[in-house]
Amino acid sequence: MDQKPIPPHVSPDGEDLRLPPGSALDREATRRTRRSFIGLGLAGLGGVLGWRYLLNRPQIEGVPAPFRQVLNANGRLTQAYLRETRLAPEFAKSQGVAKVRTNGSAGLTSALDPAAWRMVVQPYGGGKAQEFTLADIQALPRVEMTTELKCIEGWSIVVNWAGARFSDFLAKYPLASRSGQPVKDIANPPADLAPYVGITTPDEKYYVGLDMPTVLHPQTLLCYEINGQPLSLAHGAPLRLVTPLKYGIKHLKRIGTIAFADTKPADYWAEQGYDWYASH
Ligand SMILES: Nc1nc2c(c(=O)[nH]1)N[C@H]1C(S)=C(S)[C@@H](COP(=O)(O)O)O[C@H]1N2
Ligand SMILES: [Mo]
Repeated sequence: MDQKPIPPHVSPDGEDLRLPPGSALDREATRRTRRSFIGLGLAGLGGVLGWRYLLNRPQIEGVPAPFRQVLNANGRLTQAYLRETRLAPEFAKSQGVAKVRTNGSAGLTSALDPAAWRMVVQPYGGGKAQEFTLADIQALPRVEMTTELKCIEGWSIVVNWAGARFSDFLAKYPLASRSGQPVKDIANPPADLAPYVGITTPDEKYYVGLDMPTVLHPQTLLCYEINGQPLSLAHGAPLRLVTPLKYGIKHLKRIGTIAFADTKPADYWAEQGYDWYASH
């Protein structure tokens, strides 16, 4: 494979997708951060009584309502950033760790026959499910990037990944819009594009939900290599998701099925109370 890798901040037409610093959203974020510090100070005044009050509030999606509201506000803010195509920092390939730590094996315990494996995609708005082989994904432009994998448990590592952009997959296969339009230009997607994508392992024991801006983000890869080698089973062979603006929990290993949705799809860790967006 001597195809030259395209850096993820460059679009397929060679356009540099990075944003100039100091945008309106940067300013909004700073203002909000200042406001949340004031909010935290007031919360401190409330002390233990306030804490008891908080924990006794009605729960929304398994989290006391006031916490859930903060999580949702953070989710909205990070969504706003994504619309401005913020990019995760990239590193030199040599800065990647030689031995990549593994974490999480939900959905990986059933037997896998790599030759029989297919990625099964249910088109948005109905129709027959379509199957893709690893060769189909490898036929898309190969993109290589060295980015940080941040686990929500508090550790992070720099990893070299290679795969196909999810957006290139949706540009070639018109499965994400009701009218069957492909995504030709990330900035001007079809009007009837699905707002959400749900991905599960073949046994459906691990599953994540993603919003469409994340799916179309230039650093969101259908990934088949780590450090220049095919993925091992523990890292999600034959194909996994990598999306470095999100915590590791969203980087589903061993993709089985993909489906488009009008509402937020089920998400393994969101069901345990983590922020559904899981941006950082
Ligand atoms: N199928 C599946 N994918 C998963 C998980 C899992 O339990 N099952 N854990 C996630 C978590 S919490 C992290 S941090 C990353 C770790 O990826 P790695 O094992 O390749 O380092 O995988 C993610 N993808
Ligand atoms: Mo994680």
